[in-house]
Amino acid sequence: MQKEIRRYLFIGEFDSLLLGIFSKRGEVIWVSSLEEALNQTGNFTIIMIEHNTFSPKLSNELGVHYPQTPLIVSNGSDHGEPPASVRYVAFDKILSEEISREERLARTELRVEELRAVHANAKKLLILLHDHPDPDSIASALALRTLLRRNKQTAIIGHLGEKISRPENVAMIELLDIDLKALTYSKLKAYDSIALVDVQPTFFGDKLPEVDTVIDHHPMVGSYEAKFKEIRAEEGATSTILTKYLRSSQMVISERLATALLYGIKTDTITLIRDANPDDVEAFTFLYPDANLPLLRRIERAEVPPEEIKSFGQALADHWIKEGIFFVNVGRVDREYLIPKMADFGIQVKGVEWSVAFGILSNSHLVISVRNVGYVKSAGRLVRDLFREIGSAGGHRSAAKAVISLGKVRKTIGKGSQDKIKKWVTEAFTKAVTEKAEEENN
Ligand SMILES: [Mn+2]
Repeated sequence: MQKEIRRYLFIGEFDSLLLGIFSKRGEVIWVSSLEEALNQTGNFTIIMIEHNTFSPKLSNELGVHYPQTPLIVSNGSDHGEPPASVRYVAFDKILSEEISREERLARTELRVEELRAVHANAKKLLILLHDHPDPDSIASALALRTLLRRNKQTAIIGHLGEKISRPENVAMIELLDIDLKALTYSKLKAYDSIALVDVQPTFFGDKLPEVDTVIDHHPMVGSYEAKFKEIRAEEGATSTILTKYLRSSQMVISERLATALLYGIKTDTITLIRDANPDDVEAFTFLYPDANLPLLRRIERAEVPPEEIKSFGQALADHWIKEGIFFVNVGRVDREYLIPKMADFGIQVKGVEWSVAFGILSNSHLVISVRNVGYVKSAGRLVRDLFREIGSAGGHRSAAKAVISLGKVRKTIGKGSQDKIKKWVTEAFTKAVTEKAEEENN
């Protein structure tokens, strides 16, 4: 990728030392008046305005002339609330790291302005999640609603999946009082604008109407059109992207929202140890003081309903360990979360490096949930290699999932008795996991 040339516009009286330092970073143009500033050609990385030269008129005209450029006013705090995309930075900090952070925040704020413009005229906005709403997606939806200054009447949060069953997610929704609408495809017509968070249109096949916004941290999947796209595969959670948005536009983050976002980052990155980057850590640190930690603990230790204990016992009864892989056949279930729960349990067994739990959901699909210890082959890649031809399969480095219709299972292994499925799954994973071990030894 070609490195962008940095150009700085300085307006007003500045110390020549400061200009000298910036000229080492890029091209510096130094002018003394607004007229001269407006006569420049090309774009600037940032525009630096000396505090005595600054006025709201100046910032307005610069904003029109250089719409994509952050404006930074040295020592500008006595000018009151800064207009959008203008930041006040103390003079001594202009030379420090802080200036690049302020520049990033100002850039993000410009993105937020674009995002707001996309939905400005929507009477009924739908913020749509994937079919298995998890804390990251729910928190991101709440954050987007806040960012767009909407409420639960003017921005509906919805999903097209089954009823939510994972106890932690149910607890999050109840304790944080989140209204989440279960929708069907035919209901989507009622909305005049749709924003997707933590998911992309291709996930839904071609069944979605046009969407205006897509904000996600999964890698870009397929091609699609949207007025506003923010795909940041380097971030550990969509909540991190939305936290940056809220922070850059200096919105007040309520305790409820901070708790939701913190939980979103926490679950998607397993408390910053899975696929987390410095942005996730920064967002986590930023939210932490405002989150309600006792409430978060209540969400996290959401109790298992007593009537499910029996299913847990039955599920665990049928388990075996082969080549360091813990297998458990959960059998037939109506609530999907039992399967990942069992996979989570399996990875805690001593000596185990992989855990594979599977079961038949609602008599229609085989669901396979996979965990590993994190320093072996990527679980996401492994299930994709094994099952992408016959079902949907994917996930992260240490947690992944595959869903295969029973029809496809029958096509692959013949009329499926439980024993046949067990044998098939055991052999597939044993082979895939040990193959990798051989590769690594070479
Ligand atoms: Mn996520």
